[in-house]
Amino acid sequence: MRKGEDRMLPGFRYLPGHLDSTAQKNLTGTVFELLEAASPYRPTMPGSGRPLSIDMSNAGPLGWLTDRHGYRYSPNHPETGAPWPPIPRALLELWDDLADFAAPPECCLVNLYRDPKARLGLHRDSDEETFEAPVLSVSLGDTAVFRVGGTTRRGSTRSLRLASGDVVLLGGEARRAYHGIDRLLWGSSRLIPGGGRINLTLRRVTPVSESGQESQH
Ligand code: MD3
Ligand code: FE
Repeated sequence: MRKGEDRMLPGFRYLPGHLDSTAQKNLTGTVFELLEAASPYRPTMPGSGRPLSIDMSNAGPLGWLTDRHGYRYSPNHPETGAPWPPIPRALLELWDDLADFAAPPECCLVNLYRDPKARLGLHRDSDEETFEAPVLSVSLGDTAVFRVGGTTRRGSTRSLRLASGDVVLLGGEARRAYHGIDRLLWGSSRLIPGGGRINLTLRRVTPVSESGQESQH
């Protein structure tokens, strides 16, 4: 078992340094191109309307949004109304290599940590209509202190550092685990102009209709 994988929920796969520095640079360039087509915006919490401390954008047929009205997936940018740009090829290839799932991801959420104090509270990813596919996460730029627990809010959590080039796969039970970003190690990487961190998550949102991975009953 790799370091960091022991005591994790089944389905948690941590692949430290999966992307080498060339792949990280290329992917960062691709993400900045994507952000030209779908400008990052500052989402707000449902109810309170309080802004998060990270900016977001998306690629793919469906993008994840949060605003005063709640959390949801939408095919369009919340400010411009434009459809999200396609998921970059390099990320689709990564999914093909690692996800062990027959259908492509429908959402690539782009989280931008551009503030030294940016964080993401403990939460579960539960707005999808299906949990059969894993979530695939790629970290770029500054290292983040990531916290992951079990499938209930109570109970123990553990902390893991996600560095640039690290990939995490959350399948099986781990797909429903509580997780969050406690803080950044600001200035730990020089990858991103202006500093900070980018996290990309690839997800399925809808069940696969015809054959594929879906059970047939
Ligand atoms: C564990 N993003 O976008 S990535 C998110 O670094 C999110 O921006 C964090 O949590 C970030 O929802 C963490 C690692 C991750 C992503 C999805 C998960 C861990 C997960 C889903 C289930 C369990
Ligand atoms: Fe999450």
